[in-house]
Amino acid sequence: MKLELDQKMDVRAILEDLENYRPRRRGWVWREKIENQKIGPFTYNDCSASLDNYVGIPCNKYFGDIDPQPHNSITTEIASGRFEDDIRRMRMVAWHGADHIMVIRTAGQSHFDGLIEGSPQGIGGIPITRKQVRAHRKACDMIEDEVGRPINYHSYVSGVAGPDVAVMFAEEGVNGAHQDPQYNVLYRNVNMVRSFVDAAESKAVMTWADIAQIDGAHNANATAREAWKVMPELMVQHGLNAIFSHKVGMKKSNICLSTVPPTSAPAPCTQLDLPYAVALRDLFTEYRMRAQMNTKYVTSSSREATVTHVLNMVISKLTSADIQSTITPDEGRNVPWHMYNIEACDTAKQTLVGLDSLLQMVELKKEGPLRDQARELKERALLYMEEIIEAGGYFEAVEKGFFVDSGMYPERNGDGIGRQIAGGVGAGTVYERDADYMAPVTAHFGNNNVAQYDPAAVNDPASLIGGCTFEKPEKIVYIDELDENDNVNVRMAETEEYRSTSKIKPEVQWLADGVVVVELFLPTERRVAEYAALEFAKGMNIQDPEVIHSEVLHPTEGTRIQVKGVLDFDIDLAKLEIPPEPEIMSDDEIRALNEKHGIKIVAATVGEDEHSVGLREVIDIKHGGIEKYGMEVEYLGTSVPVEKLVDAAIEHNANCILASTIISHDDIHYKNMKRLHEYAVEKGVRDKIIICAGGTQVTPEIAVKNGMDQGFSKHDRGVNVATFFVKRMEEKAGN
Ligand code: Z98
Repeated sequence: MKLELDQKMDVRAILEDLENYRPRRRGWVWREKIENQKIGPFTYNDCSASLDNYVGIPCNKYFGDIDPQPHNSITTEIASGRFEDDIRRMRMVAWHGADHIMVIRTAGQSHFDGLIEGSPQGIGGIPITRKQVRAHRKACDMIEDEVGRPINYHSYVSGVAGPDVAVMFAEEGVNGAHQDPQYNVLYRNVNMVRSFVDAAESKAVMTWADIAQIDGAHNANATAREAWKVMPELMVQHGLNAIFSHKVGMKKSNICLSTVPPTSAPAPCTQLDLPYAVALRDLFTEYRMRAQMNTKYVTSSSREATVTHVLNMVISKLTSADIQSTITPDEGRNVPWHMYNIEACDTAKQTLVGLDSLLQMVELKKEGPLRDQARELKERALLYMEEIIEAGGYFEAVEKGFFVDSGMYPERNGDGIGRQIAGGVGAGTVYERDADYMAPVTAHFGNNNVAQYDPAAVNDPASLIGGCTFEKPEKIVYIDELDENDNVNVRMAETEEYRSTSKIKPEVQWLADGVVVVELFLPTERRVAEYAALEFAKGMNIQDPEVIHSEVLHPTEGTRIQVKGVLDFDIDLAKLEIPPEPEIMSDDEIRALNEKHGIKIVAATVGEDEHSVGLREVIDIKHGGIEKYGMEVEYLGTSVPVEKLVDAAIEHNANCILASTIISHDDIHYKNMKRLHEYAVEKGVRDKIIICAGGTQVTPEIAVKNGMDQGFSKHDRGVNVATFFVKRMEEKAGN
C-alpha cells in the first residue's frame, strides 16, 4: 500500500487485512550525521539527510524551502485515546521531522496482568493491543516510504504484563520501548520481586528484537518536590537499569538514559542542568542519551513551555542527545492535540538546526565550577550506591524509602516513596522454576532445561516446536475485536460522514471532534476573567467551554484567557465559495505591459497613520516591490491626507494611486478609502485614476465595497499590486 501525496490517509484501508500484515523490519534505526553537508545556500555539520517530503518551519520560504534535519532522533508523544486518529497525526509529525513516535497507553494498563485485545478507546492514551500496534506499524511503514526515513515506533513494556507486552512488541516490529522495573515499583506499586524478574524476561525479548530501551529515571525528576535535589538519585536509577539491562544481554547502544534537565527558569537552570548533564555523560559514556524535556515545571503557557524546551535543547547541544524528546505543552495543560505535537517537533527542529556547529565554535571549560559540580554530583551518586549496598541491596533500600526523597543526597528528608518487598500489585506471584522447567521459546531469560529434551536445541529451544512465533509469525493468534460496543469500527461509523463526504468540522485530536480554542483578553482580574470568558464562549455558541489557560497580564488591568469548547456544526466544502487565487503575471509580462501603459503611481500612508513598512515593501525595489518593473512611483510619506494624495496624482499626471491604511480603530481604514474615492469623484478624476488601498486589515472585498478598484492585504506583495495595475490598464484600454 502506498500513500498518495495529495490524498488523505485512508484509515479503513490500513485496517484491512491486518490479520496478515507482518512488520517489514525489526529494531531501532538511528539517524546518520553528515558533516559538511550542503543544503540550499548553507553548510551543516550536525544534520542528517533531508526528507523526501516535508513541511518546513514557516520561515523556510526565505531560504529556498530547505528543511534541514538535525542528527538527533526526534520524539513525539501521542496520547489522544483513539488510535485511528493517531494515525493521521503520525503522518503529519513525520512530515515535520519526528522519527520516533511514542504512543502513550491508557490509564491503568500497567495493572492489567495480560494483553488487551481489540481497539477500545483509552483515557490519556490508547489501550496498547496487538491490533492497534499492528495498524500503527503498518501506517508507519507507509509513512516512512513517503518521507524517505525510517520511523521508530514506541510504547511501554512496564507494568504487570511486561513480558507479555515485550513478546507482542517483538512480534509486531515495535522499535523502542520504556522498560525499567524501578518505574513499576516506585510509581505503579507493582511488587518489586515480580517487577525485576519480569524485567529480566522482558529485556531478553527486547534484546532479541533489537528494541531500543528507555528507562524511567525522568519520573523521579517529575515526581520529586524539588526536582534538582534528586540529581544524585537519577544517576543511581539510570545506573541500576542500565547495568541490569546490559547483564541481561542488551547492547549498550540500545540502552537509552531518559534524562531531563532538572530545573527550569526562573531558576538559574543552566547553572544546575549543565553540570548534571556533563556528569551523566561522564559516567555513562557508552550508553545513549534520550533527552526528555522538563515537564515538572511546565504550566499551561505554551510560550513558557517552548522556552523551557529550547533551554533544554541548548543543554542537549552542549552535551549530547541521541534522541530529543518533545512534549510541549501537552503535559502542562493536558491537551494532547495534533497541533502541539507538531509545534513541539518544529521547536526541536528549529532549535537544533539553529544551533548547528555550536561545538565547533565553543567548548565547555575543562576546569572551574562546571567540572567541580559535575564531580560532586558523581561522588554523591557513588556514595548513594554504596549506601544501597550497605542497606542490604536495592529491595531493602526501597523498603527504607531511599528513593524520591526530597533531600539532596546525602541529605534525607524521610519523605521518599517506600514500598514493601512483599507488597504491591502482583505480590507473591513469583515461583522458582522446577528442576525440569523448560520453555520452547526464543529469547528466554535464565535456566531452561532444554538439554534434557534435546541437547541439539540448547541454543535454539524453539526448534523443539518447529519455531515459536518469533520465527513463525503465522503461529501468532490474531484477535480482531472482543468488545462489540467499544471498538474502532463503531467509532468510525459515528464519524463516517466526515470521512466519505465533503463535510468537515474543526478538529484538535479526533476526526470531527469540533473542538476550537478561542483566545480573549479581558480587562479584569484573573478569576473574574475566567468566569466571564465562559459566558463569552457560550455567547459564541461554543459548547462545553473550559478555560485551558489564563495568564495575568496585570493584576487589575487584565488577563489573557484561552477557552476551549465544541462547535456543533459542520461545513460542506462542496458548497463553500472560495474566491479564485489572485492571478500573478510573470516579471517579463508585467514589464512589457508597463512599457505599453507607462504606469505612474502616487503612494502614501493616509490619515494619521505613521506606518510605512508595508507600503515600502510593496514599492521598493530592495524588497522586490513594484519599482522593479520600471513603474514610476511618487512616494509622499506617512500621515498624508487623502485629499493631498488625489491632488498630487493630478499634479503628477499619475494614472494610479496606492494608499496604505493600517490603523483600523473605529473603522478608520474604511473611512479613508471611502473619502479617497469620493474626493477623486469630486475632482472629476475617478475614472482616469486606478485607486487601490492596502493594509493588514484590508480585504479586497471590503476595499471594493468602499470605492476602491482593488484592496491588498498583508499577504500581498509588489507582484500582486503590479499585476493588478497592468491588468486594469489593459481593461481600461479595452484589451
Ligand atoms: C515519557 N513523558 O515516557 P503507564 N514505563 C516508564 C515510563 O516512564 C512510563 C510508563 C512506563 C514520559 C511519559 N512515562 C511518562 C519507564 C511513562 C508508562 O503505567 O502505562 O503510565 O506507564 O517520556
